[in-house]
Amino acid sequence: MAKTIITCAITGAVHTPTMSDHLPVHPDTIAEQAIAAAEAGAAIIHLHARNPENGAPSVDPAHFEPFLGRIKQSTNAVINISTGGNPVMTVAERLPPALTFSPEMCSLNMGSMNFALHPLAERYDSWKEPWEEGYIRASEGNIFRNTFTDIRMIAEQLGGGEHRVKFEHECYDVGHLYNLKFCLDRGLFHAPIFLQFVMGILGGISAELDNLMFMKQTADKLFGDSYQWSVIGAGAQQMKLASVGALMGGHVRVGLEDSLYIARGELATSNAQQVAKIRRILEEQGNAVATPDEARAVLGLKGADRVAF
Ligand code: KMH
Ligand code: ZN
Repeated sequence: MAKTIITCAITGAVHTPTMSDHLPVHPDTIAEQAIAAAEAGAAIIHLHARNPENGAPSVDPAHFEPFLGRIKQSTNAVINISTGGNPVMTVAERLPPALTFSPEMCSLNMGSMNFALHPLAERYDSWKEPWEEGYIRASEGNIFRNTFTDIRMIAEQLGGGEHRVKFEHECYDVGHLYNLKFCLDRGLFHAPIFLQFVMGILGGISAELDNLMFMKQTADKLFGDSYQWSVIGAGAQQMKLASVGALMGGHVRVGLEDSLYIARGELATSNAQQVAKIRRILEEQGNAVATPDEARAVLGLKGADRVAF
């Protein structure tokens, strides 16, 4: 069986400092947790940045620079920079980190959608930082905008030419697979494409096994055997969807961006703890874990010597 690539998403833009003391929001802790996650078995590290003053999601390249260099020096992991920013930013606002640092991989969100976090606000009586409660509650009205124009712009600016970034195509629902097929047929992307089934976000498809089967069947119908895929079970279904996805031939993504927990009601103490857990599960069930260079070969990446950091 082909080896399983573990991606670890270190901090994201969904969770806030109140929700877990273990969520890294400072460049030093982002670097330390990313390095530990790579040592635990993650071949790909998916990164957002935070404003170190208050932990708010940031797309300022200056907030990425300190941890990108440290992670590259200390690991061989593939660096994947988000173009998702946070769900209220425009695409033009979200692109500077990827354009500045030209990583081997970037996320690319494959459709516009509701992206709602507001039910999380009910769990907290007080907040560490003044921005957090408004950010979470206002998401009831969010539209995470990723139109065909936006997708084309990202493909044109980052996919070819000097950058040659490989995309992690974030597909939050079945329709997003059709959006990707449309773009692929117009030559915006090159095989092998890498799909990330994002399941469990309020606004997208729920994290249930029959939905995973349907996403996979639809991707098979649309892309034949010329694609690689991975799955995120956002929230409580993280480990279950990852283990089943790997049995179905997929790759997996874990990390505190997607779930703050290591078991029911128990916060994860680090990203590496989640990577170690999924690695144990994968190896017990017969899935060998891919190294970063094996991931580079499978995904057709340009190589760590072609990045700008
Ligand atoms: N936060 C995840 C649900 C991105 O960075 O472009 C999806 C994500 C989006 O990782
Ligand atoms: Zn992300």
